[in-house]
Amino acid sequence: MLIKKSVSIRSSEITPRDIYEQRRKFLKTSIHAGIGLATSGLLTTYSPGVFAGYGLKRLKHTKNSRFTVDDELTKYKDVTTYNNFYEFGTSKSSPAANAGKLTTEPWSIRVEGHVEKPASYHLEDLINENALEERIYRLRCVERWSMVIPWLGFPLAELIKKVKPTSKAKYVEFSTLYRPDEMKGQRRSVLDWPYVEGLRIDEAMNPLAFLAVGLYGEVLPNQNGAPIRLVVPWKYGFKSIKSIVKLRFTEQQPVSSWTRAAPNEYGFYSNVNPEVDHPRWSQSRERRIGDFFKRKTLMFNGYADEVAHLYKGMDLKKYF
Ligand SMILES: Nc1nc2c(c(=O)[nH]1)N[C@H]1C(S)=C(S)[C@@H](COP(=O)(O)O)O[C@H]1N2
Ligand SMILES: [Mo]
Repeated sequence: MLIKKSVSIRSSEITPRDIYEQRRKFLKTSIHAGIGLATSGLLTTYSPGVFAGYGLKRLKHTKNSRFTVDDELTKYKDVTTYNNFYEFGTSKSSPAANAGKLTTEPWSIRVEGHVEKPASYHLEDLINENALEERIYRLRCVERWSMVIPWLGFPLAELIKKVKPTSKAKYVEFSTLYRPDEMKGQRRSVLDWPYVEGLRIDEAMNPLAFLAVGLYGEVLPNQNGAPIRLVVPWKYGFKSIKSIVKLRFTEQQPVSSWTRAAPNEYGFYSNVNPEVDHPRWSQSRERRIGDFFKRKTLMFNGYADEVAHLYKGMDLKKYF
């Protein structure tokens, strides 16, 4: 019961800092000594300093090197304190300050629309805790900052196969929880709540599309979208919807919250594309959090080999 344990953590159960410091030193030493523990599949090494703030439940996982970029990781502290999660406020520090209020257990996901197995599923029944993998993906916000995050989770395609969409399902629409008493940002109509996102079904089935339940080896902090969020590494960050409670399989293209709010600025596809400017700013460069200098933004955020075929023949200026 991944989620049960993750939310019932009390401070007394938190791994003391000195223990994880020691564990990390041990890992580092063994790697330098060439013992090669990191290849066992269950151990992961991170560079020093990244665990400041560590304290949630550790999750067993294997590394998926096929879906791992070798860019330097963004510090845990930045990953968990510099966030966008408007349900908890619009500033980057609001989610870390306010998301602790969110109850993430029990959690269920309603699956509806053109699907053979519509139901409300307990989260535990959708997750195989023994098959979690770590993938290191870049996440790039439309605001021109980016991060490199070691996510834990499983392919979105696995969940989709389980619920068996029918041939009418051309898209999948995702919704976040609506609970204004715990999500104080929802008391203001900044966006049309609940937060909604969508993918074309072939995008959703692409092996890169990932459902994350953790990061840096631990369960997801609430501010990062606990207990389960999408990670679509070739699209702008807002497509990676957090704290998902519903999947609806549709024939029509869903209207996402950001498209509804500003259709000329945020299209359905929102693929990272240095050649297509946002109406108010260029998208050709980005600042990696932790870096001083900007760097060039890569087509599809660097994932062109895996996803360019999905958009063959499409005018990406029109379908932005
Ligand atoms: N429900 C919901 N999901 C969301 C958002 C949001 O405001 N609400 N913000 C999006 C945006 S704009 C970005 S950049 C990413 C940020 O993810 P992170 O805070 O884990 O880095 O989450 C996305 N998912
Ligand atoms: Mo974003």
